[in-house]
Amino acid sequence: MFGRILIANRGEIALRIIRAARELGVETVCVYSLADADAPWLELADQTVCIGKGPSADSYLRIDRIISAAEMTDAEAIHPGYGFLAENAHFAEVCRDCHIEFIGPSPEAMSRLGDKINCKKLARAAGTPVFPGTDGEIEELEEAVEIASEIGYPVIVKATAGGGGKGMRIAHNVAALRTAVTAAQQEAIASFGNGAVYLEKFLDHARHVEVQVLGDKHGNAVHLYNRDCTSQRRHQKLIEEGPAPGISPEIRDRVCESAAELIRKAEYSGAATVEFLMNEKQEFFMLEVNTRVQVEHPVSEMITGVDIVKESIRVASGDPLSWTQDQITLRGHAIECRINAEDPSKNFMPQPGTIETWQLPGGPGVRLETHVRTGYRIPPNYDSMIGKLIVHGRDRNEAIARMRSALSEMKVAPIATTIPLHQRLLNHHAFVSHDFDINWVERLLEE
Ligand code: MV4
Repeated sequence: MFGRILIANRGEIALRIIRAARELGVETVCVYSLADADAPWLELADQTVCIGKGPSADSYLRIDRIISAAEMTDAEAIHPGYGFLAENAHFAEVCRDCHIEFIGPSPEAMSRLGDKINCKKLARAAGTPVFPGTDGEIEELEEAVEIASEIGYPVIVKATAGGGGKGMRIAHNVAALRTAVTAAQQEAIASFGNGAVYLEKFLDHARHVEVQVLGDKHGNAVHLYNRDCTSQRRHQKLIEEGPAPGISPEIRDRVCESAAELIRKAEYSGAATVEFLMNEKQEFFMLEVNTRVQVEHPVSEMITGVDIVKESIRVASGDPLSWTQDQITLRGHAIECRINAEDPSKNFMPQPGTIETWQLPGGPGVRLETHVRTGYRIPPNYDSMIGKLIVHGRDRNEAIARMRSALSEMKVAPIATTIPLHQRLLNHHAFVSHDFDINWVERLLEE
């Protein structure tokens, strides 16, 4: 095991990684920006190193400064958390060149799955269900037109380097498709420096279901079942829950095992998430693979008892996975609500400022992941998430009741948060009967 690791992140995930490291007897070094100089999580780190000014480009994205901080403090490994440099294969490569372990996949495995066309090819070979569409990049416009007429409209054109909805175009007919391909290619070059686009069948009214997986450096991979992350707004997830409701155990196990097989085929180590869309007939189609620990990982931890962050540090140090698939069993149901410092009544306007009231929920099955305390000043530079409220219950109904109760205990002032929106969603009949799709939150907000 490592003696000391560096955490190249901030906020609740930095705190989560500190806790995991401490349990493993591993010392931590936290890098921080001037905007986070008095941040609470830094008090729990064994060492801290300032790496620059508030803007991420001057601090949390500065590979040179992060590597220097690791070398200065003799950190043997770097945990990137999520966001920032977590899915930057160049960063993972620089770490390797500097003989620092990147706590995550090799740069090769990250690139293999990060490129969506390549990922889809690997998925097909692994038996992971994918959308029908072009086998690879669209080389000739006429080839896309031909495939579209075979699979039927609507179709979607996506950039291989894209993500989070960027560079996507939906086409309902051949004329729209011709425009969409050219536009998507140009947008892909401008945004990602890679103009490769591919085509697939467009699925409307879908649910977003993802599979949590873990791989090690010895060719092993396990899945931790799935999560439903359908409740989103503008590609920002609001509520995640697991296991995903409304899926038969047979289909669930088959899809989860195919996700683990994809990770094995990619020789991937660390935590990853294989994202799918699911239709009303419980048919699954892979979207992409996230090659990092995700915000919503606690949902999977609560329903399986696996500590994903500890496990990711263990496998990076070369240990084999400490769990076999048959030791991982489902227990109950978990729901996570992301608490953002945003005002839902003002178009989710970010709310920087000082938190004067911070009253927390508790009780059985209630977990709060947050770096915030009373008097904490939210800097304007970063993501607005100030905490994650996760509840666990013996079934979905108990988890919903616990979440409602926990949300009502929580008091945050004077800044506005997403708590009232969560209360509205958790009380909505569509949520209770899990009868909703990826557009339901935005539709509800328009009412
Ligand atoms: C799709 C799709 C429908 N059909 N692909 C959006 C982000 C990117 N990760 C993939 N996305 C989508 N891909 C096909 N073939 C619909 C979306 C999509 C979406 C997916 C998941 C969660 C929310 C979404 C919101 C709008 C569109």
